[in-house]
Amino acid sequence: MKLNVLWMAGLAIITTVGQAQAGYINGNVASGNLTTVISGGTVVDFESTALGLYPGFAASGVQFNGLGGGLRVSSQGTGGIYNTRDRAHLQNDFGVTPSFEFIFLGGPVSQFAFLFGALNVDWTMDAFDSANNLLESYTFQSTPFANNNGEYFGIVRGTADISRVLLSQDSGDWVQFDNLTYSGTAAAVPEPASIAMWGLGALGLTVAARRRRAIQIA
Ligand SMILES: [Ca+2]
Ligand SMILES: [Ca+2]
Repeated sequence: MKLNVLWMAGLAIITTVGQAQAGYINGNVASGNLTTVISGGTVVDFESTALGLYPGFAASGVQFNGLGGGLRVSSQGTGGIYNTRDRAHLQNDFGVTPSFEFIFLGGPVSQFAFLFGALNVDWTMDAFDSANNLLESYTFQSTPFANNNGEYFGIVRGTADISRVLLSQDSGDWVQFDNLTYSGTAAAVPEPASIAMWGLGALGLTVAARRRRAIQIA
């Protein structure tokens, strides 16, 4: 009986850890510095990628693929409007390409965010795990015309299980994307308090089992 109660306590703690909070990032970073949001993050800023139209390409540990068209690394309109930063940004071939994806080549991450501008319509962001299960889905509202206020969007999860992210719409909207920032470490581990509680639960199990054995031997 005592053993069962301890097991239940242990299972309850595991469930809590497994359901650690996921959240959507939707805000403004006027400085364009997403590393202050995604702690210790890697930034994909397209500054070292040659300008041009690609079916897909890799940059800073991330594979970008156009779906239904290509992706442009562009300097057009950069550095002043639509949340682009510095020399180059990514765009969906002037709206010809209805959706695009990015895949984390170094393994799943727990969080990411990116600057996104020139949204005239709502865009949907879907995040998938390595088995292509849908983890999260979120719809962005359009951003004000020609602004450069640092609108950024992303997802934070309690476990590092995001392998691929799909951005899509179906109205020919031209959007601009820059400074994708990702991290696999923050918020990925159970809180120390939970580990301590689980440790106590396991210790209790061992003690209870020993007691049971002792009673049986006696
Ligand atoms: Ca850039
Ligand atoms: Ca647009």
